[in-house]
Amino acid sequence: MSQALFDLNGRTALVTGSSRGLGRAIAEGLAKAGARVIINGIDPARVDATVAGMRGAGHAADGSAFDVTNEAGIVAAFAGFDADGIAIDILVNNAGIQVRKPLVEFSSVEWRRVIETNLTSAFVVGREAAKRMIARGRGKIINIGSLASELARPTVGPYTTAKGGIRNLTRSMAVEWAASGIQANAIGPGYMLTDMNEALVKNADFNTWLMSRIPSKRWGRPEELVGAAVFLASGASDYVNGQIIYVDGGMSAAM
Ligand code: GCO
Repeated sequence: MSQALFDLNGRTALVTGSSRGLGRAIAEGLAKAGARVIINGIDPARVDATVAGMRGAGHAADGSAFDVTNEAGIVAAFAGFDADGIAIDILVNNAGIQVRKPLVEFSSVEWRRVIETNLTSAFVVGREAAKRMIARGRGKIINIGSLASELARPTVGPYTTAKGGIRNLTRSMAVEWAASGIQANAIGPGYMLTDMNEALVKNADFNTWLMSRIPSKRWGRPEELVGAAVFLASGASDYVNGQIIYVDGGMSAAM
């Protein structure tokens, strides 16, 4: 098969929340496929350190530190891209947080913080990117959902709600922007070895339950999302729209 199908040379990708975790793994994978990547995070120092690491590995990388829950900051960041002649060809809406507690114990403030960070951010950043992609007649939007886009478990209600919203935001983006040459899709990671899940990885009882639920009988590694990300970022997916690809070891397929 022609590798050109998955070639990202000449493309610029913005990955939100990419100074660490899944976002960083995806950014590195897109860079290895040829993309110039823009690293985003809320902490400028951490963004700069990640950019330096990417450049040290020979990748084309720049940074843009902004808070994905701050609409004015997002609008300003895209105005900056415009001023610098940077066209965002690929947007990966990855930024997200997790808060675990019984649903009855969540305050509306805590609820809104998760929804704003994990869902509303994808809308606002996606809207700003899409305005420019529509004008150019092409673009790739990849929203990072979750196994929780499909299934729930106790103590992660706001996260699950937000990730379910990501699945239908993706469909809404797809049906509104496909005619403008934009493909909007999502990736649904399963249980991945990330800082966000450290407490779960260390919990023996949770691991016993989890391994009974995952057909692959192991945690996923962040770099195992790269294949789906490169596929959805490349010409190989030009007729794919509104889909979510679960990278979860088979967990969403199992009773
Ligand atoms: C949890 C985890 C999950 C994973 C992943 C599952 O507490 O259950 O944080 O939400 O992060 O999103 O697919």
